[in-house]
Amino acid sequence: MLRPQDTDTRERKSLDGLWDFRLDPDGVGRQDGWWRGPLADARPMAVPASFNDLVTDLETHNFVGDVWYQTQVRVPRGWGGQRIVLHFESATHRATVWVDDAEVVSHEGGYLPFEADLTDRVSGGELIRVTACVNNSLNFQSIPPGTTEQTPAGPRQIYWHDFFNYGGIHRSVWLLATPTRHLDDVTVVTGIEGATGTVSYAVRSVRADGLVTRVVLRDAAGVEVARSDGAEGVLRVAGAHLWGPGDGYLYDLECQLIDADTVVDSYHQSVGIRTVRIDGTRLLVNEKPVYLKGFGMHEDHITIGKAHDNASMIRDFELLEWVGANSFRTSHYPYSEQVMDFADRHGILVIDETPAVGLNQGLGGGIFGGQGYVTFSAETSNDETQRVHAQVIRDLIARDKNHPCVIVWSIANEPESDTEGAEDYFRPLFDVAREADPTRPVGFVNVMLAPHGRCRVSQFADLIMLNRYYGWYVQPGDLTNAELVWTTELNGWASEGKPIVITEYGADTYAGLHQLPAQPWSEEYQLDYLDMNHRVFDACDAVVGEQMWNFADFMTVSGFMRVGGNKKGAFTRDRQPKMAAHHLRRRWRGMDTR
Ligand code: GCB
Repeated sequence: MLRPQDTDTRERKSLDGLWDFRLDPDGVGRQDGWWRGPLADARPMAVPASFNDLVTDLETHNFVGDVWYQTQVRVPRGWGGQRIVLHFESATHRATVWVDDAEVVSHEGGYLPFEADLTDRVSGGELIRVTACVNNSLNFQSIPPGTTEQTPAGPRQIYWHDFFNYGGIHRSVWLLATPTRHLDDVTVVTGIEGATGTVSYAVRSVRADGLVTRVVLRDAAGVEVARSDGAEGVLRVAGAHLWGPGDGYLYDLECQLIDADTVVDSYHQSVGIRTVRIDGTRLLVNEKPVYLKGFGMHEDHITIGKAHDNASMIRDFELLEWVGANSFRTSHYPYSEQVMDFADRHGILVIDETPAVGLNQGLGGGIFGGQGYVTFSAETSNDETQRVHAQVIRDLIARDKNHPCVIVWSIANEPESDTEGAEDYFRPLFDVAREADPTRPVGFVNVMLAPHGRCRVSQFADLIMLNRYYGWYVQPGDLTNAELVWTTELNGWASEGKPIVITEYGADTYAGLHQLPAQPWSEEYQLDYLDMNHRVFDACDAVVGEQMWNFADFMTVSGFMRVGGNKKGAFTRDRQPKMAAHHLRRRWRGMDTR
């Protein structure tokens, strides 16, 4: 699937704006055919946005189930004879879409794109009705998992991840026209041979018999540096300007389908020439060791929830730059493609994560309720869950494979990993990731409950990624003991001979709460906690990165564990610095990346 683009041969029209919207608490919309006409009793809803925080009533805020969106759009008059596609960048967690009376697509998974080919259903100039039934419920076969428990007041959704289960159409919706003979996919893999950059490419097309595939590579100034005919090949760029941390230099690869002298289809793929590789305990980008400084983040903003918004994105990247970060993890799901583009353009290194979070009853059961389940069993996360998980790994890699910013795939966050069931579940998933992308390291994020010596899944990973909360969830307020046990555990991991990234370490901190001596929840404690962790990391050569949890405070389910959400941010939810952000800035900006 290629992204909607305006090119010489392609045109797109945004469907973002106000749509009609309605909850379906009784789940009758599908039976009653709500797509067959104008949505009755609808209220306006912004697209893109999570629906949950735009309203004032608890029912809508907490709603789990089917919600209906509807809009009308006129297919541009000039699009007759073209291939016409309806493209959703995401709908959380699943959606079925109708155009007028016909169902056109169903998609499972809340953070990746899907589309429907409307060519045979619509024509240029026609006004069409688009209806989407979006469902945000979670079950043991969804990624992420959840379940519904019966309570005296009715069914209640529980899930085992620590961020609010926002729902809705979270990213842009497009109508797109392409030629019927069209480009369908492009894959680039880059390499370095001395001062020469190599760009291996493979282009897939549809109805392209007799057509020539041509690729033209241009530098950032638009000057052509290489070209080739054929659906696959290798381009060579003498004196290539490499993509690297802090230097988001991008080439443009124009892919064309040519009929005699006519360009039938054209699509632009940005290309950053770089390599990524693990060598012993080092993580190498362009054969140079890198040290990751940054955060686990969230797509989470006041009012719009998990929606993508360019203004918020720019603020977040400005803060990353200000604080001296060079990396982040897309905890705990694939982020918007605009975010990935921005990271490309700014030379930010990204650990790209699937939505597989909460596959851990030992951890989640205790914190989030829903006790007494077994993580991997025929009744809970099972073969079907594994199939869905494998598919989301493939889909994520298909979407993000060409982003130079992506240096590591994370196939899960904090799953159970100390049991035979976990080992059996995960072994094939690493193969799935490596088959889909043999070029990047693959890992998963290990949880404290499976410390060194007990984890049975890290053997499959190329690098070790650890979330650790010594001094917070264990030894709270006792940083002296925390430092000792943390050092001991980390030394254990270092003996594995793989690079280690600390993907989470953090302490909830209520902005403005000051205490001397420092106590948990105060800004002072967050600083002491960071200092303790940094001493532990600095003493361990195998540590190649620190990503503090979290970039900013974020929304979670309500409960006694959380005060208006998770408060481990270096920045507040409205993106202002806590003392910790200034502290990290001093460390990171002063750091010679080892
Ligand atoms: C974790 C999770 C993250 C939570 C964090 C916390 O280990 O990976 O999603 O938000 O801990 O603050 O408890």
